Amino acid sequence: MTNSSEYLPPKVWTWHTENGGKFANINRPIAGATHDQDLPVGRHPLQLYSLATPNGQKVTILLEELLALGHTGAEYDAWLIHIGEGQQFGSGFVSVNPNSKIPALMDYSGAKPIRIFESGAILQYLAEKFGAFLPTEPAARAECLSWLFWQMGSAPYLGGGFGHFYAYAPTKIEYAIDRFAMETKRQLDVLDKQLAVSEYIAGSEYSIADIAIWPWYGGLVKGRLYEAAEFLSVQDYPHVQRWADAIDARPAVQRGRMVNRVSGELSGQLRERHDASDFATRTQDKLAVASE
Ligand SMILES: N[C@@H](CCC(=O)N[C@@H](CS)C(=O)NCC(=O)O)C(=O)O
Repeated sequence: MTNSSEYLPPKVWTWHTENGGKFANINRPIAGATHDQDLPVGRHPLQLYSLATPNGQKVTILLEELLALGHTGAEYDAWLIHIGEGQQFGSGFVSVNPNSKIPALMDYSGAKPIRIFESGAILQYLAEKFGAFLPTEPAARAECLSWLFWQMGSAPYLGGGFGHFYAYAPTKIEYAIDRFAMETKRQLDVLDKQLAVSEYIAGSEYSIADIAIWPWYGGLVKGRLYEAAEFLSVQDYPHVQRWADAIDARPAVQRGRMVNRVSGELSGQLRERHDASDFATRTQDKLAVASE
């Protein structure tokens, strides 16, 4: 591997599988399935295939919020997709999401199964299906969807840009870290200015805009992403901090964060979720382990 300042791009890029970096083993320049693997299907109409990354958490948080509101039709099975092991390239997963990324959802409640991929599309689909967390009044709806799509366009600069070059790239490249740290801080300032005048992102009501933005930017200011809180001076965004804490305290958010989690404290991991009682079982496991 040469120093980035010495790299002279060749005339034609070619794929070096050993290019280093945290995700080098799963990154490929080609789409489609690498192997046959059916997806499991549980008993609920909604079948989620995911992992508790920020993009995955958005959907489990919304489902838990819908259930907390009494929408029993939002009961779901959440199956774990190990992206580090390449399960997103199994044929069953690719048929639900041709883009091979979690989260992906199947809805079997209607006459024909419906597949939904891209977390923003899933949030909008579920909010419309259950008539919750997305205002119907045109101006409020436009504001909510504007912030939802702001997240979809912005977070790749935070995750794929800043997070990748600050935490995962095999060499620290000042130019790349500088560029994406600047953009990430600009985005935090966008949110801080909005949250200075608005209780939630899109107004006075908690919505899918908050649910989309919180796992990324709330996680960042709470020091949960890339160990970058000090580097990015996250204390300089007090309104984002206030909002992040308020959402963090919601029981449905705490449950949603646990689903399909495979890292961190064991007590915070519910690898698969098939029933609301699974959370209680997890707590009992935790108590049993503690008393051993
Ligand atoms: N825009 C997509 C992004 C999804 C995404 O990037 N998922 C990552 C995990 S956070 C993934 O599945 N990566 C596996 C891969 O790239 O092979 C969404 O919001 O759903």
